[in-house]
Amino acid sequence: MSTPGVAMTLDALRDLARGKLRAVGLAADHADAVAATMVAGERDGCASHGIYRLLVAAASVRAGVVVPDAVPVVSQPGRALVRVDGGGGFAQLAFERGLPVLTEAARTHGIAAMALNNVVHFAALWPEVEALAEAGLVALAVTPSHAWVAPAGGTKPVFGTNPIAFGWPRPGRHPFVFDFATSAVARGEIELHRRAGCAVLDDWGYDAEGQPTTDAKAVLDGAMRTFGGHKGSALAAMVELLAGPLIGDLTSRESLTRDAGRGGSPIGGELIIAIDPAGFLGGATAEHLTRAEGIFDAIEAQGARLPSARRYAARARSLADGVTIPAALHADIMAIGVA
Ligand code: NDP
Ligand code: PYC
Repeated sequence: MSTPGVAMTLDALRDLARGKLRAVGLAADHADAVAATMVAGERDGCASHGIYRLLVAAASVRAGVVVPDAVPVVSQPGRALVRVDGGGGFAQLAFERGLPVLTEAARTHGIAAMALNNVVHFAALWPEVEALAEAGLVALAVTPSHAWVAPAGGTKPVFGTNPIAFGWPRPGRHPFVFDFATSAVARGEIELHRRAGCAVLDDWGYDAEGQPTTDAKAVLDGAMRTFGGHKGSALAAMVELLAGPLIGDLTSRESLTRDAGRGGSPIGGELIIAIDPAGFLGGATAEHLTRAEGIFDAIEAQGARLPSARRYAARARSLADGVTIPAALHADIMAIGVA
């Protein structure tokens, strides 16, 4: 017999998330920013980066991996460059503080980049590129994680799960957004399979001996695989370089070393590039954004779906009906901060 879930409004879920984050010691401004991204994930049907992340974030705070009251410091090392030193805190507040400066710089110069440094990252990237695309900008965001993923042709971890997210503004519509790990799936997805006692696909990873396996825990203890073989492997390397050495921050291997067995979320940096279409196009911006719609029409006309279409549909349902949290997850969340 399946256990019923716990139905909640989004407001109640946000209050619960904030309360639990405060209970483990997170400062109020961080708790608000972190709760917002988790509730957005749950609202949009992104289970691996939704409210499940409360367990992950609380574990990072308890393990001392994250600075719970870090104060992000925003600077501009160049006219079109923004840097936010997150002070060892979660990335969400650092992003929130840098967002208006990045947006302004992109509008002024046509293109701008923001480095988040010294942050802890447990989240999806789509809320960030979506926020920029909602402001009319084209956005690209990347971040390394922990070295869990083997390069194509090898079986030992070098890369993180290294997501790439892209946002494109659509006049009068939700932005076009995609956001995916460069591993076959996000590690969070494998963690959810382990929690549910389910097998994973045999091309998601290797066990510690380098053999393909369908055992979720064996993959978590062994090595994950890149998506698309050598192509995902090259993209994962690109993410390491762009959001590691290029911005003076950690690679996924260095992040795992810094974690020192504490089991926290990845530590390091993120690179976000924002482009104002008007920079190249000036008065012709509207005309060319309309031409871009032809690409989306051609995809949907043949029955294929756009990335983000599933999320926006889930969002509409959640805004109307709230969400249902799996009972076991809800119980684990309720235990957070209880002595
Ligand atoms: P998925 O493979 O589930 O989905 C990735 C993207 O592909 C989404 O934009 C999704 O759109 C789209 N998509 C999925 N199926 C289709 C389809 N049939 N047609 C068109 N588009 C489709 O994601 P991953 O498991 O790779 O990653 C999940 C999340 O994990 C990401 O949000 C990522 O940021 C996060 N993550 C974060 C890390 C970090 O270090 N912070 C590390 C790794 C992952 P839709 O959402 O609408 O389904
Ligand atoms: O699911 O791979 C993942 C992940 C890493 C950091 C945040 N999510």
